[in-house]
Formats: sequence, C-alpha cells, structure tokens
Amino acid sequence: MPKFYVTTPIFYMNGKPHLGHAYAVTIADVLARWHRLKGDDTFFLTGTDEHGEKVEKKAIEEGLSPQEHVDRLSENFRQAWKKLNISNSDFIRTTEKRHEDAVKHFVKLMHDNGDIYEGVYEGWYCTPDETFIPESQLIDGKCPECGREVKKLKEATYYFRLSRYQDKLLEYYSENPDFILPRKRTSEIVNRIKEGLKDLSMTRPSVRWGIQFPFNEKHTVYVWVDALINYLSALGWPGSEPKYWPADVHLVGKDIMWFHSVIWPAMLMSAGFKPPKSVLVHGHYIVEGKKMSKSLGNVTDPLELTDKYSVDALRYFFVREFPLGDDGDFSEQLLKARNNNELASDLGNLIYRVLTLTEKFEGKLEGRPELEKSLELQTFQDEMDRCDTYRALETLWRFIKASNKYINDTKPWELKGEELSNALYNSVEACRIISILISPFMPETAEKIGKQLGIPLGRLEDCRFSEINYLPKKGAPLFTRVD
Ligand code: ME8
Repeated sequence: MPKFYVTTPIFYMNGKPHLGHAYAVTIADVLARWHRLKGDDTFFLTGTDEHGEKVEKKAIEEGLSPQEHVDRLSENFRQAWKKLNISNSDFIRTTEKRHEDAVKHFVKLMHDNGDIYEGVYEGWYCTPDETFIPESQLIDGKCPECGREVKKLKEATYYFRLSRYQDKLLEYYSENPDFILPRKRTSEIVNRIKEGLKDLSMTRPSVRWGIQFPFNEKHTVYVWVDALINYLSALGWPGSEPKYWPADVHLVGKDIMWFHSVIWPAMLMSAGFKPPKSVLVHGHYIVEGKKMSKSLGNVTDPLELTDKYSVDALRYFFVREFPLGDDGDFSEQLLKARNNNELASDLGNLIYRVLTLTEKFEGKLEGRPELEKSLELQTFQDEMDRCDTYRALETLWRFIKASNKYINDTKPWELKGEELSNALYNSVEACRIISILISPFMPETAEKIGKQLGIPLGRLEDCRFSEINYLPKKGAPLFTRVD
C-alpha cells in the first residue's frame, strides 16, 4: 500500500490560533483526506512549537511558568483543530519527552558526523522570528522577514557545519525538481545558497527554556533545530524505525521556506536520513499590505467565522479563494460571497433540487450515463496528486455546474417514464460522485449528502456511474445563505 506522510508547521505558543494557522492546517487536512480516499497509508502530523526565547518571554508577561503557559495554549490549538474537523493522526508538542529524546539523539548523530564545533556568535537576532540574521541582510537595521527590531548578540555557541552541505543541497534540488513546490520558488533558494552558505549557530547559552544540548549542559538547542526534528520524533524515532519517513509533503508558509528547504534537509543529511520528498510552500493572508500575524495584532479568529458561517464554508473558502502558492486577502465579504453563491447556490441547490425531483418519482432509477462525460476525474486526480488543491476544486466545480446545467437542459419536470428515470438516474449519480470527491474539502457536507442519498460515503473507485441500489430521501438544505 503506498504511504503518504504530510505535516504542517508546528505553531509557536504566543497566542490563539489565527486564520493563517487554520489555513495551513486545513490544506494539509485536505491532502491527508485525499490520500486516505485513495487508500494510501496516510499519516498527518501537526503540533506546537513550545521552546525558545519568545515563548519564555510571553510566559513571564502572563505571570505563568513556561510549562503552564504552553500547556494552556497548546490545548487551544488542539481544540481549534477538532472544531475545524482536522483529521491529524498525531499532535506533537516539543516539550514532550519523546521529542526531547529524539532531539538529543539527532544532535549526537550530527556530532558523530563531525558537523558540530564550538565558536562564538556575534550578530543580530530577531526574537519574534527566532532567527539569527547576518548584518548584511538587515533592512534599515530591522528584521528582513518581519520588519521588527532585532537585538545584538555576542555569545558562545556551537555551530552546525551547514556550509558543508551547499553542493549536496544544490545537487538534491537539481535531481528533484519537485522538491520545492510551486517549482518557481526553487530559484530563489538556489540563488541564495549560491551566495554562500554560512554555518548555523545551533545552541543558545542565554536561553533556559529549551532542550539541553547533550555536549554542554549550559547550552540549550536552538529552537529551530529543536522544532524541525518534530517530524521524526512523532514517528516514534529513535525508539523505532520511522516507518513513514521520508515525509511526502512538508506544508509550510513562505516565511519558513528557508528552514524547511535548506536547513532541515542539511540536518537530515548530516544525521544520515533521506531529505523529505517535497516542501509545499503556501502564501500569506495579507491585511492592508501586511502579513496577518499574532505579533502584528491584525489577526482574524477562524472559530468566530465558523460560528456564523460553517466549518465547511471556511474550509471551502481556504482552498477556493486563491491558488496555494499565492498571497491572498481575507474579508468577510469574500467569505460570504463564496458561501452564498457557490455553496448555497451551486452545490446546495443541486442536491436539494435533485432530491426533491427524485422524491416524487416511483420506480427504479436507471438510464444511460450521459453526465459522466462531464466528470474530469483524471484531471481532478492529477491535480490533487500534485497538491494543486485550488485547481482540483475548480475542476470539481465544473462538474457541479455541468450537473446543474444538465437538469436545466433535460427539464425532468416535463419528462415521463424512461426519459424521466434516465434524467434522475444521471442527476442522482452525479450527486453521489460529488459527495465522494468533495469529502477531502468538506467532510461534513460529504456525509450529509451521503445521508440524504441513503448510502455511506464511497471511495475513489466508486466514482463511476453505476447501478443505483440506494434510496435517496431529501433532507435539510446543506448551506444557509448569510445576508
Ligand atoms: O514559524 N497567512 O510558527 P508560527 C497564512 N514555530 N499562513 C500563515 C500566516 C498568514 N498570515 N501567518 C502564519 C513558526 N501562517 C515555527 C514553525 S516548524 C518546524 C516551526 C502559518 O506560529 C504559515 O503556515 O509563526 C506559517 O509558515 C506558519 O503559520 C508559522 O507559524
């Protein structure tokens, strides 16, 4: 059985989950559900990043111990994902013992390979991003990524010989052109590496809230080195072989593409692991020209939106509003339009209309599969396999629209006998197939459609027009318009 391992970033514990986090987790959930639908042995990981200077500072501000602080916040994330119907297989926290053991072991492997040496770090540090920044990269003396204040550091450290992996990384990208997706992002990384890779400071003597560095107890492991290893520690490594490794997809925002496509593969090569198969880079939600972020204070709460619309409306919006690699806007107006025009009208009406017509029909639903030619199943599959969830949903929507058009054109309300049966057969079978293909995006809606059709949710191989041996019964409309 093919396996599929997909991960999300593990989020910092400095606030509640916001729309950007929900976006990343939902896209990963769509991919995981798609691979389960195909019958792949799927493992889907998310979790929380709980160490580091930023978290320690935030805990002090809240008057809590760091552990109390992260326990509380991590639980918020876990609950939020439950509400959004996220089907993660595990939830890793970097303060767990299993993770600490994995980090220490991983660092020892890097050390055994001669890749760690002692030195001094003198330069800049952005605490909100937890990144070391060379002087040459500062923009107006501020962090080039988030534009915030940086502080000067001069401290003892242990370095990871990242520079040693420069050629190996370039070779890996050229042999695996789909390693960074969308592909167009690869050149950005390659150009930066060609400017010369510097060794990475990988321990901090001044930070207490972290995992102790195994070769000097006065240091903790740099939070990013600690965090990246979560993708292995959640697989039970080093206690057992990491069965799902290498990861098929690390889904990350563009803000952390460098860590995932350069530092992490180099760390893996150093410790003797294969690099992940791909890093899928998504864009950001932008508010008035700025990235939506907790520390900028311009965030939207995804859970509030699901109270007003529905979980599935938000999930649909995430995939449908803009292509995965692009940045996008969020406004309630946009969500409302998607909900009213596409969910309530296109999809909701289709199901309601078909089942209303079918309810009045007595006899066996049978006919010629006329509508099947509008189902672009292979295109849909290829797009999903390429992680192009945006185009796949577009493809599926063409079928939903074609089904609505089929009803308008055949006018079942004017038909009788065999012709009526044929029109209804095609419409009902279209609804059944839609319920299957929509399930990675809107799992609750898929179930509701299945219930009205009187059939459990099918699998991918059931997406063919076949004999009807179920009894549809109309239920409540699937979506409510919000005015
Ligand atoms: O970087 N739009 O955690 P983090 C879309 N702990 N997505 C957004 C977003 C926005 N405006 N803002 C955040 C960290 N995200 C590290 C990760 S992984 C080993 C460690 C999403 O809490 C996006 O996926 O800052 C981004 O990469 C991630 O949240 C960063 O979350």
